Amino acid sequence: MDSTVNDFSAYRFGTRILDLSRPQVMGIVNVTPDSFSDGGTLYEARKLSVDQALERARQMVRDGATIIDIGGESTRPGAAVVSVQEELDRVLPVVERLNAELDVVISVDTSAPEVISGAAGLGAGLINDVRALGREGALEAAAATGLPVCVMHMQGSPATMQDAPHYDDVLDDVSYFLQQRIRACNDAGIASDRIILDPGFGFGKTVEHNLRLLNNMGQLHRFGMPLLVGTSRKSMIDHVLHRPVDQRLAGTLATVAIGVQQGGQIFRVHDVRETVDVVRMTEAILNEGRIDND
Ligand code: 7PJ
Repeated sequence: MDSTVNDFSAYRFGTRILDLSRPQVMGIVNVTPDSFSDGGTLYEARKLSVDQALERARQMVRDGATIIDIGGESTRPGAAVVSVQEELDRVLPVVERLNAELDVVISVDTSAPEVISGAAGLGAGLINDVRALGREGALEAAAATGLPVCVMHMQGSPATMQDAPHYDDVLDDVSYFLQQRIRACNDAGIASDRIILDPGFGFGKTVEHNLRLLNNMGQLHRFGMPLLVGTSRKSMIDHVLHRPVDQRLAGTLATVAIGVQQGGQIFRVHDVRETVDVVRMTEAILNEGRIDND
């Protein structure tokens, strides 16, 4: 297998192209009433406000986000199960509006084939699935869009994944899982140059598993694919710092700095402005200033 990082300088997300040879920041816009850190904030009188979702995304783009990730299903342990129709109703209007009004890659955080197809038809540029396209019909739906996909590792399912995570070796096990999913994607017609990998921080992992994965994440580059890092405000930070979810920014930024050092390409975060600063500063250090930051 290729042991080098490929040239990702013109990575295509549908109609938009990003330079993944530099780290990019993905802003999270949750259109759920119950996500763990920002759930419900885009709701007015229990009804999703597309205007507010647009405003949130617009500010993230001003702050330097080049991708906006829209999610309509909370995967936090114990979260309510949403029907496909509910997810479609939450996600599609926001995808359509953001695509019309913002020059940004729109990512859709979903496992449902119907949402994958619907969002792609309305201008989404990336399919981001925490279940690694494991649901029935998801691989085929994603393949048909022609878009890149992000496949993430998870042990177990959201309801039970934090009960007793166990690995022989977390790096080997995550790596093996991703390799299997790459093969499944390839077999379904998704070429390797359309696959982004994610170790799945917090998805069926103890704090030690998460820290070991982050500190060695660069090893996953042996697949020759971009890596996505999703650590924002997650409980691994609480386990180290003992901070509630609204006080995990500094902890998150430390994970981003190490993620940049490990060669991560996409950073999925709630706090875009601060993350962009840390990404640029870390890049400047790693390159000893030989990089244009305008
Ligand atoms: C992730 C995600 C992640 C990718 C969520 C949360 C839970 N997608 N969706 N990676 N996490 N690719 O934001 O805490 O880590 S939802």
